Amino acid sequence: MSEFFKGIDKVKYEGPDSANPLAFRHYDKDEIVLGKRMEDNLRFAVAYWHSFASDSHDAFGPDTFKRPWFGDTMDDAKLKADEAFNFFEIVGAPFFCFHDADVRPEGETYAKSVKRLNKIADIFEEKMAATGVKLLWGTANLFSNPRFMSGASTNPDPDVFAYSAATIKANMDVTKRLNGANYVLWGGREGYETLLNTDLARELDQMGRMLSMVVDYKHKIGFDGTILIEPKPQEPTKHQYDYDVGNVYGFLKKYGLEKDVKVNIEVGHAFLAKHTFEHEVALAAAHGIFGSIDMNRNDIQSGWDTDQFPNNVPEVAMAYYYILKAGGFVTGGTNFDSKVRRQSIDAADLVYAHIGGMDTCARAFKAAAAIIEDGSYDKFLDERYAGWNGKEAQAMLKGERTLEDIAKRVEEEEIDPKPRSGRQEYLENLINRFV
Ligand code: XLS
Ligand code: NI
Ligand code: NI
Repeated sequence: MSEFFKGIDKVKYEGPDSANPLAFRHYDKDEIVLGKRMEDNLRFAVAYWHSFASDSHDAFGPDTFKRPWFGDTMDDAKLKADEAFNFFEIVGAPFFCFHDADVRPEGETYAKSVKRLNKIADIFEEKMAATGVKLLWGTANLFSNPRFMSGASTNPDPDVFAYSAATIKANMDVTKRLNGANYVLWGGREGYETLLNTDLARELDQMGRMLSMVVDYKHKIGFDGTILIEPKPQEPTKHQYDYDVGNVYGFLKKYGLEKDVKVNIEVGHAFLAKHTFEHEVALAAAHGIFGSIDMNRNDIQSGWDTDQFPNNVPEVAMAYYYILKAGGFVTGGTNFDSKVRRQSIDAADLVYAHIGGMDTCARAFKAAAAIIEDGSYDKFLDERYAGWNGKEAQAMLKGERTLEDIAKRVEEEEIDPKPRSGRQEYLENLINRFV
């Protein structure tokens, strides 16, 4: 039994009227929505780093959390694994995600670090078999250790590129062994602080080479999960290369990887790039590269990437609408890349945070499903573009008309388009009926 979560039982669904702060009011994992269980629709994951590996120090003061497993021995890492799995069961999370650096202390050499990672993976393997908890994605931390300060694959030093390649290999091996559904690459230090010391073209080619090797290795070892890039415009680096979904798509096209790699979209990162989250989801779907999401919001006033749990239904409902329109999650899921606040030092705070996040996502998802089932919004869009179903419109679209052909027809038929309302306020009211 858990020492840390002592006295906290498995969280149950009690329905919207329950006043129990340790119960779900909207997330019933067995509820069928659009023909699927909610657990299979949402595919929630706990982020090992925020909830178990990172302390709460900030620029003005030290850690306030003081978890019993904080330390750098393998015994600490084992205790952390015990309590993390206790927690996954308490909140009923079907998945988790981790970086190598979250789960094992770094060794003195590369080989020793890999050995420790594999030791922890042995423990994970047993615990996953015993609990049924699965791995949504694994990833390598190529940003915390000072060796990566000038980038991982984009480093001016080829030895750092090599070290990064080796580290990615080890993490892909472990992710495959644990049947991970995806493997993520987030390039926190892949970018620059000043263009004055940076050869952009060279660094982008280095990054393209690394990703090509990742894709080759995925095929070689028969890893059938998805390779995901997580875009972010800046922080920690002033300018990151994987700026946003549009940028990543251009990068994938340039290196011929758009069929093999998809994106993991994070709410706060979209916000930092001055996009809405649903914009990023919808654009990824339009390009055929939508993969998975990191569900954590920023503080709207401060503008920082504060990694807070979602708690606002309308804010996430349309994102789930676009995810559903794209066919829903396949290998992806909803990862809470979110952390509790520095004053939230109790074990129960971690539980409240996940209950709130899961309930918010469940309500948003059901609202999105209701918009689809109702059909009036989709009908509006169909009607708005209905002109394109016409014969001449289709001929223009398919490349069967030239500029001269079209000019001739506009002249002959005296075409004179009349403005039509975009009906934004009508649509906002329509969506508000569901959220
Ligand atoms: C940081 C990123 C990171 C990735 C995984 O902002 O969100 O946590 O999700 O490396
Ligand atoms: Ni982030
Ligand atoms: Ni993230």
